[in-house]
Amino acid sequence: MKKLALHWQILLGMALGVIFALLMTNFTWGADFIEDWIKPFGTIFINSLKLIAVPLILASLIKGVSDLKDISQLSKMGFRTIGIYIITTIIAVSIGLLMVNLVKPGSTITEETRTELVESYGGDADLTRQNAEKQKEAGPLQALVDIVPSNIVGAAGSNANMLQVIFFAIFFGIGLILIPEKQSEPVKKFFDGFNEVILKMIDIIMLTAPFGVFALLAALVVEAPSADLFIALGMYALCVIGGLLLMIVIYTLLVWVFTKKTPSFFINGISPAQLLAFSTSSSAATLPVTMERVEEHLGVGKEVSSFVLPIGATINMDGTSLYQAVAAVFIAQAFGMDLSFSVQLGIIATATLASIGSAAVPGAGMVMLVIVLAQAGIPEAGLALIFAIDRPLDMCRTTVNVTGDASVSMLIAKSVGKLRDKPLVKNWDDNYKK
Ligand code: DAS
Repeated sequence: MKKLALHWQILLGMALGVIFALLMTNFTWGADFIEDWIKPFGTIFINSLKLIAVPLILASLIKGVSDLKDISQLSKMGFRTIGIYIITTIIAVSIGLLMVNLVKPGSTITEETRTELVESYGGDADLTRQNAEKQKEAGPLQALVDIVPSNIVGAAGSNANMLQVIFFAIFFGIGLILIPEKQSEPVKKFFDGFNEVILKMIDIIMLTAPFGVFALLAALVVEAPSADLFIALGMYALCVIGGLLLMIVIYTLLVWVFTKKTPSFFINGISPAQLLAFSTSSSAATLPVTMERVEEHLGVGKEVSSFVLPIGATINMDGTSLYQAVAAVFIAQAFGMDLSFSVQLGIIATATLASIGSAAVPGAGMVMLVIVLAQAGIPEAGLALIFAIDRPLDMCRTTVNVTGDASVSMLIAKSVGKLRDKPLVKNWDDNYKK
């Protein structure tokens, strides 16, 4: 049988996980069997994603920064591109925080389900609350102080200081740009290779995803039969998707206002790339189609698209950062933590930085979520809670990531006078030609 595309494999894994668990609950020993013999594979899958977080950040960020050739290349287009990318990401994270604080999807979980969740994932409910109290006592600039590591090995070792790894990676990349080309060449080559290896490791981890999801979903169904959890997960998913749809509207309006291209022109021009992003859950895999659509159907000059889109696929993941903000606060709510304003500000910084460092491959958003949770003192055990429905959300957020890159490339092209009035290829929308 033709190999099923990865996301269909995962959706199948999810469905089989639920069916298997529901069947097993008919036997008295069913729940214990899943607990002892199935759930560990879900934990292994989540741990393998957490394992890859630090090397992934080091590899993709050092490569991304050092690819900028030299500091002067951060030219008008470069600063403008990165500047707009960061602004749209901050807007996305803020929308995510707004939605999750208004809807409060995690608060519908009852106290006993909460305690059960923490204990069943090996967490300690009281410790989680103490952790949250500690966060509250910290000073206003603690989040900033925590970014600079006192030693990189310790920071890299513990998930708790991921921002320090990101700080080190960007710092290292800048150092790499500043040394003479002759000396930096071999180092850049090493990190290019290192980056490829890490991406291959993610591919391998994602091959086990259907089994990991099967185990996680089976465990989820058996461990938390409470309806309140499923309602909470449903509201969480609606929060994410609502925020993502709002981002699509914002991009379309930005293009309309600043480039005078109509929403129907923009959406029809970019929709094939959006569909590919939805089905592959990978911005990197979609990049060639995004470039073709932006150049030939949306009128962006090649000198702009070939610079703005590859950078966008690497560092601009607005959908991912919105999802991370919602997921982090949802998990905190599910574990009974109410995050202080300064911790939520920290989430804006972490999710923005983390989405810059995440690779454009399926599941990268989940890997980066570890950073956001660790930095905000939110129990990572919550990952297993939301991973089961992560795949459909990954498809949606990748679609937004690609749409964001395309819209920014049109804004940049317009600002440097490289946006054609007529697309190269006859657009399907005949009225446009008039
Ligand atoms: N799938 C990632 C991408 O390719 C996004 C994510 O995992 O959040 O953009």
